[in-house]
Amino acid sequence: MAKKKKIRVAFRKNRQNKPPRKNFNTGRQDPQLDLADLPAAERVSGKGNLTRRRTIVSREDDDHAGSLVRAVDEAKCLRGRVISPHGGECLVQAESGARYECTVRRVMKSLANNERNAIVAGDRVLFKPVGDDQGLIERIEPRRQTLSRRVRNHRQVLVANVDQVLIVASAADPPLKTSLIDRYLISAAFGEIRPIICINKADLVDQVELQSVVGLYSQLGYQTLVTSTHLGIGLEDLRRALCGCETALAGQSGVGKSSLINAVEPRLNLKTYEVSGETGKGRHTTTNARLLELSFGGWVVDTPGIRQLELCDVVPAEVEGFFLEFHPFVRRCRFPDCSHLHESACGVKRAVVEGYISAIRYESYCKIRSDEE
Ligand SMILES: Nc1nc2c(ncn2[C@@H]2O[C@H](COP(=O)(O)OP(=O)(O)OP(=O)(O)O)[C@@H](O)[C@H]2O)c(=O)[nH]1
Ligand SMILES: [Mg+2]
Ligand SMILES: [Zn+2]
Repeated sequence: MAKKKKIRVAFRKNRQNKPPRKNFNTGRQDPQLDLADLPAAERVSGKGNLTRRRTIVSREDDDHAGSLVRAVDEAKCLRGRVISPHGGECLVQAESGARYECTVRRVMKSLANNERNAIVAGDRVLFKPVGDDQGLIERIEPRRQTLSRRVRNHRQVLVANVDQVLIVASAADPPLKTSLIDRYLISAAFGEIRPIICINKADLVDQVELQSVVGLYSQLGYQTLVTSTHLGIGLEDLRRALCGCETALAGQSGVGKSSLINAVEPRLNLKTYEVSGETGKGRHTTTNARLLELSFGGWVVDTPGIRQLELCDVVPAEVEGFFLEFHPFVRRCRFPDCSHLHESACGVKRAVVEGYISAIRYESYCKIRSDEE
């Protein structure tokens, strides 16, 4: 039985700024409207923005230690899935399949204090319908799997409750960055999502060149696909990997995430970056994470590309735990708390020299470990 618990949350004042006036007839303003606005906008108060607190009742779910779930009148609510959040609003699909444009209660934002977004694509929510196609989100269910990153000391959840993440990299343009793949692998393991690696734009390089990378990750036990949306390579394998699952596509901007979705499901016709003479890496064509249904079964989430993935909640000493191939060699280190960076008599470093551990992965480990220090 879940325990009830009262918690105090800080919440921002509701009407701090004047609401944007919907009356665009600027020439002659309604004098009554001005008067009605005044008291709210100019209320005198010595308290700061976050000094007001409010007590809300929540239920502490035993399955999700530490997570807080608002107690709400479930009979008046519908269950749904967040398809795409945008600003303070989001599109929610109810279990019936009907879609609602929902706003998020301010208190939900306060509960998500330490996170960058209160609501993310894939969230399961309870919402109160308002009219036929609008609603008010009352509760976000605890997230099971999440893919997150750190942005200025805040956790940004990129997507929630998906089965797997397709880590997309490109063989060239932008160049293949295995350290970014390794970061995503850590983030996926941390968020309990199964990773699949996909190296796209295979048409731009000699296939033989890719074999070392594909071999490396396959040997480590990760499913690794090679694709080209231009030549139609690997698309049947990709379809098979996506079929019946909920998959988030993640990776740098311009690697071809939206193009891959279009290739397996042309009717979606997602916007992709048009090739032009201009060069540059941060084009960021997709700007919002969005859930899309696949006609052959399953869902995909197209996420905006990111330049860097700063890990969230992973402490430096734990980084080695995500490099599975290091495990047998850690026993050979002289110091029990060996960081495998500068120590002498390090079993991991010796395994790199002896060829048991790939130098690429070791470099990546050093980079991630020192970045997280
Ligand atoms: N040569 C080659 N180019 C490709 C391939 N797949 C996609 N592209 C091109 O790569 C560019 C970027 O593709 P997008 O699908 O927009 O990339 P994205 O990963 O969705 O990028 P963001 O939305 O910015 O994160 C486009 O010009 C595509 O035509 C491929 O297999 N081979
Ligand atoms: Mg895109
Ligand atoms: Zn060591």
